Amino acid sequence: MNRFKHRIEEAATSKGTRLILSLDPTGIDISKLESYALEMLEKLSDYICGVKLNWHLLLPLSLHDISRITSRAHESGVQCIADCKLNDIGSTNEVAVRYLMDAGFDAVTVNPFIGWMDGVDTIVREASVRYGGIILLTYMSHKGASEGYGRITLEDGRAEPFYRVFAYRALRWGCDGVVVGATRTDIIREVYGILGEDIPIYSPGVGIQGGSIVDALKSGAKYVIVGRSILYSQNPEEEARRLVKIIDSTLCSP
Ligand code: BMP
Repeated sequence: MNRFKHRIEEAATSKGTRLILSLDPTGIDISKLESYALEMLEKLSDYICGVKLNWHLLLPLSLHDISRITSRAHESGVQCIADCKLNDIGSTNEVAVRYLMDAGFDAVTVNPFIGWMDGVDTIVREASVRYGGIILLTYMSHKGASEGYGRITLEDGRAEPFYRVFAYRALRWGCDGVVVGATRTDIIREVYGILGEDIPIYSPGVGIQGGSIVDALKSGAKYVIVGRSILYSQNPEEEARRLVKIIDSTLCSP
């Protein structure tokens, strides 16, 4: 089996879309969540190369229910990302990765602040035996991100912001992707300058959070993650189609 970064690239190329759906419903009765998720995948899978599940589904649903959702996504050639932002000691990370990947996830998001030894190392080890991908948070889209990812730290005697340190770590740790919020295109540009085409940038934070798909892509993002703008629209299919067109015309324009 190919690595996750190649699998999602193949999905994006063959389906002609770099849109990832953040399937994060709110305000839906727990008993209807699974059918809602399956229905959304039914409607939207032609427009997406990946689907990202967060606590909105992971907490209320069992991993059995989640497996049906990941299987449905795979039937349509959609890669599945567990957005748990793993953030614990090795033994706990190990269990979490095993459960998530056994439930059909292709990749997990990881918080780099836990560091390598007995932190990210266990996630990389556990995921790689299952051909799972690691997507490293590098700069988040919310305002408070500046208090962590934007802080200046000393790295090898040099003053560097954490996000720059994390971008270099993503290279060293062999990650499959990094997250940089679409709300900070200057940082997307800088991180792209470090990672180039080796490690793709995943960019959430467009629409409701204020970021722009066009600016994020032009700054170097490879995949755009969108949730509420699609899920809350009157016509999710039409909205997803509209976003794919924006992505296409941005990538085709010089
Ligand atoms: P929305 O398009 O509705 O704003 O959703 C964005 C999704 O991406 C949410 O699931 C959120 O948890 C996630 N996300 C984010 O918004 N910013 C980040 O920096 C990292 C994320 O995972």
